[in-house]
Amino acid sequence: MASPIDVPALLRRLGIDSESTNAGAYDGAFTHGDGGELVSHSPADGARLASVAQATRDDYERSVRTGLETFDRWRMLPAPQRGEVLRQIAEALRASKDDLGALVSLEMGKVLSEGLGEVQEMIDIADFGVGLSRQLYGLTMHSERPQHRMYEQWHPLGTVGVISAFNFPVAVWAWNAFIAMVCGDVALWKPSEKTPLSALAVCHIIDPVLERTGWRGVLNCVIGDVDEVGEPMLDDRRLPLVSATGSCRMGKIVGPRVAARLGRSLLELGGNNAIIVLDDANLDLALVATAFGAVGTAGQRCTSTRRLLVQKGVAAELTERLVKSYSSIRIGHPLEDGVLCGPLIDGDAVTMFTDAVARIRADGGEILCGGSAVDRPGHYVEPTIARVPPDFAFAKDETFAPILYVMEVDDLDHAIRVNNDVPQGLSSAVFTDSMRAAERFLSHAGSDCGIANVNIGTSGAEIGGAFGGEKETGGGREAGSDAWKAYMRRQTCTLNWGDDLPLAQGVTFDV
Ligand code: UN1
Repeated sequence: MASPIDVPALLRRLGIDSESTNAGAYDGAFTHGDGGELVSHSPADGARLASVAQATRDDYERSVRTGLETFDRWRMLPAPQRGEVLRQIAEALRASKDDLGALVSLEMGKVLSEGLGEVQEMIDIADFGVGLSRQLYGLTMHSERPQHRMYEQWHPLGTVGVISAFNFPVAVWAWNAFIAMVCGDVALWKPSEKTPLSALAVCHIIDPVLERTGWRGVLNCVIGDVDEVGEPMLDDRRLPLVSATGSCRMGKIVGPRVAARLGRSLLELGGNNAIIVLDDANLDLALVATAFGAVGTAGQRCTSTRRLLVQKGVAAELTERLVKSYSSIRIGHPLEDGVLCGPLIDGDAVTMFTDAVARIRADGGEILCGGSAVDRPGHYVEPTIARVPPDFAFAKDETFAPILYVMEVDDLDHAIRVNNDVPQGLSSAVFTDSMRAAERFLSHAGSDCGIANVNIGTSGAEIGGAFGGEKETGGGREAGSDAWKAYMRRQTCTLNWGDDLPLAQGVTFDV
């Protein structure tokens, strides 16, 4: 099927030429790397979109140097003035929202409303960062010594490496890069090789702003493979912080490698998110939240709902209504009106899905609907519901696809135990009208996840909160709240304005 829009024209408006190879590195100038041609195909129909000349280690090296030189000046610019540059970037994103949203849909496969939502998430975090640029507060303490003042202040770190995943090809970079730049850092982005054009389009959107404000070199991007770009980032002492989004498997490589040089990493990895539905829940709400959480982005969010833990009294009714609602979900081209489920990212993802379904069947799970790949160009699969017992071992693995496990639970305590009995700890939710049940779910004895919601699903978090999770999700926090502190170094300062030198803890040292 032909794409519903004029793709070459869309790409052209975003600075990308569909006929020739595009630059794969941006560090204030767009550079063609020697790392070979990387062709981007749309998962929606397999059509070739455009290609980039991949960056090499040399391009990486040049970008790091550009960043370091720029950092020396950027860190001395007052934070509110850094916020002003970000404000202008937010304006540029607003102007390009429709085009960038469409490209994200086309290249990643999420439906248009989610593609636009992703760009909105960039705008939101930019606006948040503008406000933050007048905050970045440090505490003042009371010194135990007379005529002393003690306080803490926050300094920028330097160059922050940002490794982003295909599923949020632009927004998660923005969470990191925009907060980092307001903090006085510069950022070096390694986008997913599966979504290079979305990243390149972002560079074309921000470049005029960086040019006219004189701040090219603050936000840099190298599109290259793991050997040429990813690996060097991990071992590079000039990158005090590496923020990485992706699978738990990837995080288990990144974390120890960065730690080996005592660098910092900020990891946002896999989830295995559950919605608990209690007998007293509003099932209309639970139904929509579960369907959006499990089928939205074709199950390729780290916050996607993977498990539905439903109490006995409503299990049959909710499962039946859910299966029925799945039958009305339109699968198709992500830019087509009315489509709710687009394709998976590539053929490997489809194989992962079909392997997972086979495994569920082999282990005794019951497929209630879906279960097959869809026979059409592109990488489509059917949203799938599998009924399994609460201790189903395979459900502890994250399959990045629209597979929802329905598990029947006895009561809230049982549900909380099952919720927590997985290696990952990103997002969780309970649906209940009982204040006591909600509070118990949110208590120290409740959900062990970084995100815990009541009468709201597991996905679709706002940027104002800190985003991330525990256990194998990696422990990092990005986006709002005080997540900015991860991008700065804390300095404790004690200042003596008296004539004596009293020592702390009453120690004397008379010379
Ligand atoms: C991700 O899948 O890596 O909460 C990020 C959400 C989105 C972000 C997801 N705001 O679903």
